Amino acid sequence: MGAFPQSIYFQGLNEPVGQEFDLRGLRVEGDLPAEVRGSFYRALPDPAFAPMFDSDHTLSGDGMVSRLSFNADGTADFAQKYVETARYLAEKAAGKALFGKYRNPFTDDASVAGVDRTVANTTPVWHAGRLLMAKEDGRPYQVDPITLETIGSYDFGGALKSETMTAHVRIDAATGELFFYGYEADGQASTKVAYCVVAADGTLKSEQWFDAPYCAMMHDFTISENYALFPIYPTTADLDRLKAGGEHWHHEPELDSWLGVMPRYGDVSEIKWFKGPKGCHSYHMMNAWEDADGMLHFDACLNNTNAFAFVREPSGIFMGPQDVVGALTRWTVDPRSEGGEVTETIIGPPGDFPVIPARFQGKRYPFGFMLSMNPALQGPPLFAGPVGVSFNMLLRLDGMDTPAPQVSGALALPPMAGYNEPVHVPAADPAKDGWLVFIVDQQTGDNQFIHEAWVVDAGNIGAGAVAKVHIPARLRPQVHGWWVAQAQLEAL
Ligand code: V55
Ligand code: FE
Repeated sequence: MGAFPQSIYFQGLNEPVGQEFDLRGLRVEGDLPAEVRGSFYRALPDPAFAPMFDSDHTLSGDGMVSRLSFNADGTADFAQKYVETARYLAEKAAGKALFGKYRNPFTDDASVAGVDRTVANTTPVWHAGRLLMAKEDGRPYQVDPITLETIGSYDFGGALKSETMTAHVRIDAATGELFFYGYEADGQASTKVAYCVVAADGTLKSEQWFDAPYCAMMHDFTISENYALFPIYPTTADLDRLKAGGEHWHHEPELDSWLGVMPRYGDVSEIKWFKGPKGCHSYHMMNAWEDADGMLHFDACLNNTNAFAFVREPSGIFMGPQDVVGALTRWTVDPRSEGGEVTETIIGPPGDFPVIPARFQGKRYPFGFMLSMNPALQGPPLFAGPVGVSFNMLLRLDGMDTPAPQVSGALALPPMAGYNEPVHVPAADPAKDGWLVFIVDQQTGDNQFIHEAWVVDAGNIGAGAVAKVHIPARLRPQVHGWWVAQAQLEAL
């Protein structure tokens, strides 16, 4: 087996681990709230074999699914397993990498032509009693939520026509419906987007296709009570570039961004396009919501460029980390108008990984959380993840349903420590704010790390962890997570 590339994507905390775990009866320190009983699922990329190309990066890593369970007796279990995708199994059988560059099948070994090359590494999505490991370049893989065994590629019982399903879905907590889309729905660099609605029982109720203004990295989207909102930012794909062995994505600073808005149960022919600024990019949206006047607000962690150097640099964009700037940004549109331009308002700090309680999805929402960098950090941050530096401050924002939200709480980590994205755990009393659960990584020496799960009061994040679990294993940085309450697992 070859060596992993000597790049930041494979060193330090980003060094591949490649181990499956099944650790039982871990001690929970502190006061674990009675409401925090269930499983915290996480998706993480961890390449089993050294890549074929040294330019490879985080996003190609084989998906692993991880489960931290808080048990009835107050202990915790931690398990982690590879998602046994067709790609993982083919490479395992060969004992080496056979799939080439990120999302470029033209760079694959001829022996795997036509084999599903998705890596199921981005989000564990829980809906209708199923756990799906999703990645935006393909269909998800269904895994057993208890054993983490892979069941197989999932196509909604044969109903899904799109070849892809996004890793960022939205669930309306009131109706239980799952809203998702797939882009490049019929092949590499295609403009076709499939917009899908799934009933609470898991039945695919509708799948409609439309054309995006250009083929863009559509990583996330939002719903509101009446609309579906599709943002298009100018990180673009090109079939000729792929055929020539190039990168899937280039960022194009001179191209306009767009927000497509349609009635969420409507026909895709009703989409109206609103123009946004040139060159901007967002990976994640906090929420979308309609105010009393019927105006539609779309709240995203927006940057002036693509946050990933491995996207910028092949595009010819060379900038230092200090020049990548952003803010929690609101785009407001009138969905009853015929289109036009978005009205942009800065409503919060720079950062990413926005989190809201599930019950606020698509609704007017009072508060949310996000990760950011502590400007007063006294020492080095933790170098890890696809950007190269981990977020080290958790923020709470209140007044999200007003024109001027405010940062109302913060929890900063010490130097050389970083956050993975939290999940929100609801309180039994819906008037209470619930809890945040997340993994903190800390570097304690040369290539030495500790990993802890923290439980924080969502109403008082500044107080720090009320409970912690030390995870006695080496963990790789997570992408996204999902919380599934014990009652839901017991109902299986
Ligand atoms: C992202 C992550 C992906 C991907 C595209 O975080 C974008 C953003 C882990 O995979 O394929
Ligand atoms: Fe994401």
